[in-house]
Order: sequence, then C-alpha cells, then structure tokens
Amino acid sequence: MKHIALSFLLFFSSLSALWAQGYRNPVIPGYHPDPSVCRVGEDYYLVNSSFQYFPGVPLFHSRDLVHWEQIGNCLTRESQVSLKHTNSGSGIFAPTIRYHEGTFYMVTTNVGGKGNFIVHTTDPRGEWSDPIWLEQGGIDPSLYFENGKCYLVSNPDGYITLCEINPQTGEQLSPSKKIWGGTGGRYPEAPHLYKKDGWYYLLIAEGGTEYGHAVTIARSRIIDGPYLGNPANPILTHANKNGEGNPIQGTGHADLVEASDGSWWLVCLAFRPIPGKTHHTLGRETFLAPVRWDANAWPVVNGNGTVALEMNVPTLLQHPLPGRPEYTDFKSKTLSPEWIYLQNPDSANYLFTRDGRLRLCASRATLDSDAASPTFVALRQEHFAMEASTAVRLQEARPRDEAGLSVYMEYHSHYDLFLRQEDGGRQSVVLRYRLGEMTHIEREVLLPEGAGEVELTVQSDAEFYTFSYTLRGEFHALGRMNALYLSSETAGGFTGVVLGLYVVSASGQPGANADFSYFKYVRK
Ligand code: 6LW
Repeated sequence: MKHIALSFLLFFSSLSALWAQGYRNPVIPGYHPDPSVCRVGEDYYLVNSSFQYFPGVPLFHSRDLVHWEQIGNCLTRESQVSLKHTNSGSGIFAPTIRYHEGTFYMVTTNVGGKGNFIVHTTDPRGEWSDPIWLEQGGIDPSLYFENGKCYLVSNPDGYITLCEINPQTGEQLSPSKKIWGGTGGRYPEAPHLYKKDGWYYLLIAEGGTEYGHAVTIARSRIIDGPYLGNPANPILTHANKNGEGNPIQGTGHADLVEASDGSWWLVCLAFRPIPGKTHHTLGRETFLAPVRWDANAWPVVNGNGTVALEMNVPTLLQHPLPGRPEYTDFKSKTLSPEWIYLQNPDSANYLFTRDGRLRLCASRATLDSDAASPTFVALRQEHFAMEASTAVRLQEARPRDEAGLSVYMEYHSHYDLFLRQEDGGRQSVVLRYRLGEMTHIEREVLLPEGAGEVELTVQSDAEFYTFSYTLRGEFHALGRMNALYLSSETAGGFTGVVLGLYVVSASGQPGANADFSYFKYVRK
C-alpha cells in the first residue's frame, strides 16, 4: 500500500514539475502595454495602460504569472476618469499597481487631463476609489512603501524624480528631487523602485517605445541617491545584436516581482512586427521573462537580456485558464470586462433586448473624430490570424445611417464593414476605409428588400484583412485591405487594433439602432 501511495506521489510530483516548465509569450496578447505587477501571497495582479478607452486600466489576476484572467478594470466610473477628446496618444498612460498593508494602490496619469493620480481599494475585484490627485508631474508614476512612508517616482522634464507623498490625500511631503537620468537613451521613463540586500534599485525604460526600447537599472544605498547605473546596462533590449531577427521587438517598460518561491520575474511590453515587415498592428503586448537576481548582484533578465516567443524555462506551478470565450451571445445581458468603449460612453446608448441581443443606439458621433464618444464597443485583436464575425440588423434608420463591424486602430485609421440605410427603404452592405484624411468606399452592394439580419465577417492573416458578408445562408466575398495602413508605424499612437461593433446616425437624425445577436472571435 505504501508503495502504491509513493508511486502516486512520485507520478504527480513529476507531472507538476512538467507543468512547471515552459510557456509562450506574449502572456497577455493584443494591445496591453505598460504592464505593472504586484504579488499578494500566491496571487499576482497586473495592470495595463488604456489611453482613450473606457473603462480604464485593465486589471488581471494570475496564480503563476503565465496565465492571466482579466478580473475587471480599475477606472470604471466617469468620476475617476474623464476621457473627453482623448485619442490613442492621450488619456490613461502607464499605471503602477502596488499592495501595501491590505490596500491595493494604482497610480497613473491622465494625459491631457489633470495629470497624476492614485485610486485604491481593499477588494481588487470590486470598485476602486475616486482619484487622489498628485502634485508631481511627468508620466509613469510609481509608488514605493517603506517604514510608514510612501514615495512617488515619475519623470517630469525627462528626469526620474522622487518625492514623499501621503497616498491617502495626495499631499506632497518632500520637495521633488531628480535622482537619475538613465544611461543616455531618449525618454527616461517607467521608473519603479525596489529594495533588495540593503540596496534601492531603480528600474527604468529608455530609448522610446519603438525599436530602440530598453530597460536599464541603477542602485543606491540611500533612497534619494546618488544612483549608479549597472555597468551591464541595458538589462533588457532587442535593439542590440542579441535581439536581431527576434520576432519580438521594442522590449521595454518593465516591472519586477519576487514570486512566492523566491524566484524573480519581469513583465515588460514589446510588440510583434508583422512577419517580414517592420510594422505592427496588435499594439504593444505583455511579455514575461525570468530574472536571476543573486544577493548584492545586478538582476539578469533571461540570461542575455532578451525574451522569446517560446520560453523553455522553469516556472511556478502552472494554473491554465480557459481564456476569452470565442462566442458571446449577449444573453447574459452584461459585457465582460474585456469590452471597451471610446472615451466616456453614454450608457443610454447600450442596451440589451429581451431576447438577449446587444442593442446599440445611434448618435451623431462618428468613428472619424475624437470630438465625442461614438456608440462603439470593442474587443482587442489578440492574434495575427483570426476571424471575427457578428450578425447585425439596422433598424429605424434614415438614409446614410449605418451599423456594423470596424477594424479600428484610431480615429483616422479604420476599416469598416457595415449596413447602410439607402433612400427608398433598402439597405446596402458597404466596405470602406478611413486613412488619414481619406475616406474611400471599396465596395457597396445593394441588398434585397427587407434583408433583415446580415452576418459580417473579417478574417486576418497578419498582412491582410479580408471582408465578407452572409445573407440568408449565402456567403459573399467583398475584398481585402492591407494591414500595414492600420499599424502603429503608419497610424501613430500607443494602442493596437480592436474590433468594434458600432452604429452611427450619419443622417444626423436620432432614432436608428442596431441589434447584434452575437460576436465571435476565433484564433486561426
Ligand atoms: C508610457 C511610456 C511608454 O507611458 O509609452 O513604452 C508611454 N512606454 O512609459 C505610453 O504607453
């Protein structure tokens, strides 16, 4: 009996050792930039920046640092985040999450708004506080707690700057002091402070968030310096020889965490260029790398300061998760926390019908401007190869009103597949692009009288988006468009492509609405 029990034990421990080996990057795919992570016991929490989208600052939970579940968003109320007139270059920039004595703190910047602020909660799955505004400027604020004190670092005037604050009131308790300018790369930013072996370590990003991005580190025995840089900086970059040809580029903006077993890990952002190109469409994503950090030594990221898609390294015991469901039928009459709106949405325009369809009500706000929040709700594109589809019925519409599916990078970079109301009562299915100041209709097909619900589909293979529609079971190809024009390199901004359901009252008359019976996203 003892032998059987022992062999069972051996079998299961070798299985768990197997599970604890290897993972795939990115650990959070699609537009999820500027990750920050903290640990509470055996639970890990991670946040990302969110720019012009609402709710702000997606919040993830994990037990193994590899598999992440979005459990909510930190900024869910207009009283916390005003996103008026924001676009993919403004709004909510990089956040930091920290846990201290039973409270979670999230600190970030509303760029174009009132600057740096903290929200806090004791229950990260619940609501977060209203904002506590901070005096020190710059972006990428981070908090460090020690001996009853709370320190803030950010980068006003392009210099990493420290002060002591009261995190409950936001009051600044010591003058802002410049503590490090980095190693000479442009845009020293993304500072985080840690203490280990009696040293204060200051981790930052430099080089800008494109191909020159890098993570560097400095240390001091005293919190406000002087900080001396690691002679082996940068500790992470793909801009050097080691990163040449790597399908991951732009590695930077990182945060460190000590796991419950004493191992150290780094989360960072990076992007995956379209294979064979220098452009990327999926935004900056969240990656994970192991860190070796010996006593009194500098941390070493994954051996040679790079990350890979396939990471063949020991991990914490893994807890796989089901992932985002492929099919949403709206019958639960709620949207999961992954769904995002542009700016602050007017909730009256987002309804569910009794039979479980998503009903979007049109306003005059269009997808072509950042002047107002259009009726638009989206999920991120997380894979190069995917298919997204929906079925839509446009109702009570006047000529030129439209509703459909948008492959949306930002307000002058999107491909739209939609139903449009025509004079005389019929509707068309239309494929249109908006690029810069140009709006161009690629295809338009007049549908038969009373066409009703139409299925709209977009497929992506990294280089092209291919559009089609299905009416009464009959499939119709419409055309394809090059993904390069939606890339960050072409469109600019800090976000990535999202797939949005929308309705617009282009006639300028109120009343139109659109019922969406499902949204399907399948990785190919
Ligand atoms: C962010 C900065 C950066 O605040 O880009 O890549 C800015 N890093 O640290 C916007 O994400």
